[in-house]
Amino acid sequence: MIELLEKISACVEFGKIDIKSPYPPAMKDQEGAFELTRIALEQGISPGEILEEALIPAMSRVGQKFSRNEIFVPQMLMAAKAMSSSMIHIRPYYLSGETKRRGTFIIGTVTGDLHDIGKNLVAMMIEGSGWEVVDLGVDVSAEKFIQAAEKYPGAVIGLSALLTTTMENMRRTVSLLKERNPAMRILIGGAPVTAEFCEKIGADYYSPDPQGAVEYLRTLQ
Ligand code: B1M
Repeated sequence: MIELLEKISACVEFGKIDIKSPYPPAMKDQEGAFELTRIALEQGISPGEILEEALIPAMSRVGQKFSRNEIFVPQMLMAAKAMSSSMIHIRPYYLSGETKRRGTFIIGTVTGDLHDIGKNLVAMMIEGSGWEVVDLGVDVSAEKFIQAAEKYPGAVIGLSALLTTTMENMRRTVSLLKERNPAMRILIGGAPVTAEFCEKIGADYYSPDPQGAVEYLRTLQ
């Protein structure tokens, strides 16, 4: 059992999606996260164990390596894709309520902004750390964030902005969300965003990368 979990973990860490995936070359023709997760479930390993013992540690190592500039966006994307292929088998157990998540995280790119590569990475890393992620997509209005926050009480909100021009929409969204519920936790990020801006607009936390976002959520549990 431990060996199988270690194999799934390695597939996620090094971005091996499934048997057909040629990446990484060193793992060519081997089963990937997709097949091994299915086998693990068939052998009676619980979805919670797969998440806690294989996926979360793998995504945590990936996040740390990315923060230390030891790997780059493409490697991180492959790891996130491998994690998602594993989640195809695991997600139904969470949806049925059989297995518990750590909390709900609502994420979106703010109004007027169509950039989603960084936002998707953050979403996948957070899902990989055991949270339910509600991804509202791009060009998300403050009103849509408010609706989602009402639908998922207690959820943490994540806003991404890649344009200096849309940082103003981020400010407006934070202000409207906090007006509704001052206790709501709001995390912000994106290339032009800074800790100083975060403080200025009254958001709770700024993270420059997905790992920082994961670590912030950990402090809230
Ligand atoms: Co646009 N773009 N773009 N673009 N684009 C930038 C951002 C830009 C810096 C390029 C440049 O001029 N050098 C510039 C912004 C300038 C500025 O405002 N200061 C720019 C511009 C001007 C534009 C247009 C206006 C161009 C035009 O049409 N004239 C237009 C705007 C469209 C719109 O949004 N309304 C536009 C369009 C596009 C494309 C659609 C072509 C495409 C987006 C495709 C997509 O996302 N699906 C695109 C791209 C790809 C880029 C660049 C090249 C790459 C962005 C990216 O994905 N980076 C970018 C230049 C660059 O960065 N070199 C550029 C990789 C990604 C992993 O990093 O998103 O920063 P990033 O995410 C990081 C962190 O920021 C953090 O984690 C991620 C991983 O570390 N993070 C968070 C992100 N969100 C977070 C949320 C968090 C926490 C951390 O918590 C919630």
